This record gives sequence, structure tokens and C-alpha cells, in this order.
Amino acid sequence: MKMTIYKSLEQRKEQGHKSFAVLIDPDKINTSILDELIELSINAKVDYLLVGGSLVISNHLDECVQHIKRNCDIPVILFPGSPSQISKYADGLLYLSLISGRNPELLIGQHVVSAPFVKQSGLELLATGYMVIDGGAPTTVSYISNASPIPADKNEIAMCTAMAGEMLGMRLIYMDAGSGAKRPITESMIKIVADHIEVPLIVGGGITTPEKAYLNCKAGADIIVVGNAIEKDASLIKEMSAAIHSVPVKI
Ligand code: 1GP
Repeated sequence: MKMTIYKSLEQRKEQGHKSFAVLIDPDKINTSILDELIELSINAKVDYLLVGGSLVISNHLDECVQHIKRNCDIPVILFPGSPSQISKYADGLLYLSLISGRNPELLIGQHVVSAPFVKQSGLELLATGYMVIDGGAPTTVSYISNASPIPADKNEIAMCTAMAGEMLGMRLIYMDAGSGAKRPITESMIKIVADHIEVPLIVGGGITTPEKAYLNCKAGADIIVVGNAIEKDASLIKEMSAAIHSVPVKI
């Protein structure tokens, strides 16, 4: 039987294995770039491909996901900026609720409107408490969400937000400094959040070096997401993946 994405995430966390997810923004790629990313991801043993962005302008999401699925076995998880960014061809969907914000539309409103459509998609739904952390500059996500991010030095707010998300039943927590963030999330914030939740923790936003990815994993991140840095230099996939997978397994 095929293992579901969530089961594999849980299992990897239990075993102390860290995961690497490459973020692909359908707006920023064409078929030849996509082919290159797929090849590099296969060779580097990337664990997941996330597809989406805060603002997807083009309408070739289906095409992009189908192309990936035709060319590799890496699970494709949608990371949608809005309910319109759903493709039934993916394997799973980060079903995000922006728990760091106080915009009711992104906490529950858009979910209500799109519920029948999301259910019909047949995608594996990964209920995710999505937390935007101030990354030092307004990012697309902070503008579009119309919600204040958690200040970068307020570790306790992040901790309590993640705990509340988990107790409300969210199965993943995603801490995001926003794509292209000037300042990625600090290790001290990652550590305090990781120490207070049991569900897998995703960390992303402004991670540009393998060293930072490694330190984030050591601090407690289970899955590292990198988009922007790879758009600039796809060869980073190999080094990032090696760094993340080299984090010693806890016994
Ligand atoms: C953004 O966490 C992701 O939502 C990835 O951020 O593009 O800065 O790697 P970057």
C-alpha cells in the first residue's frame, strides 16, 4: 500500500530524519527550467516538491504539476496562496490556516467557501498551522495576507501560537519568514517552537545557504523549504540536500 505523505512525515520525524522540500513557483518557470529542477532534485534525493506561491498569476498550475508527476516520483505537495491554486494532479495539499494573523478570511473564511471543491479534489489534506514571522522586509505573503507577522524576536508568541495550532488539531506547523526574506527565522525561535510541539515543523523563508539549513534542522526543524535561492542558483539543490540529510539522527 502506498504510504501517505503524512505517515511518511511522521515516520521520518520519529526516526529523526530531516526532509528537504524544493519550492517551485509555477509563475517563475518554463519547461526547460522545470526539467532541470526535476533532474537535480532526483539526483539530490529531495524529499518533497512544493508547488505554489502567494500570488500565482499564470494558469498553468495543472500543466506544471502533471509535468512533474510524469517525470519523477517525488511527492508533489501544493502550497497554495489562495483556494484557486488547487490541482487534482498533485499528491497532497498544505491546507493552511494563517494562525499567526487575525484575518478571519485566511483563518477560516476561504476554507468555508472552497470546502466542497477541496474535498472533491481527492488530494491528501495536510491541515497546517501557518505562521508568518517577520523576515525584515514586507514579502508578498505579508502584503497579501493583510495580517501582521509575528515579530522576529518574540519567541514566546511563536511558541504559544504553534502550541495553540497543534491543540486545535493542526497536523503540521509551518513557520515562514516569507519568500526572499532578508532575515530568515532565528534558531532560537525554531528551537522553542520545536520543543513545545509534537507535530512535524516546516521552516522556510530566506534560507540561502546549506549551513543555515543545517542549523535550522539542528534547532528542531523537520522540513526545510527553499525556493528563492534555488531560483537564482539551481545547483544549490545538491548542497542543501546533502546538508539537511547529514544532520545526525537522534537515538
Ligand atoms: C516561502 O518558505 C518559502 O513561502 C520559501 O522561501 O523562497 O525565501 O526560499 P524562499
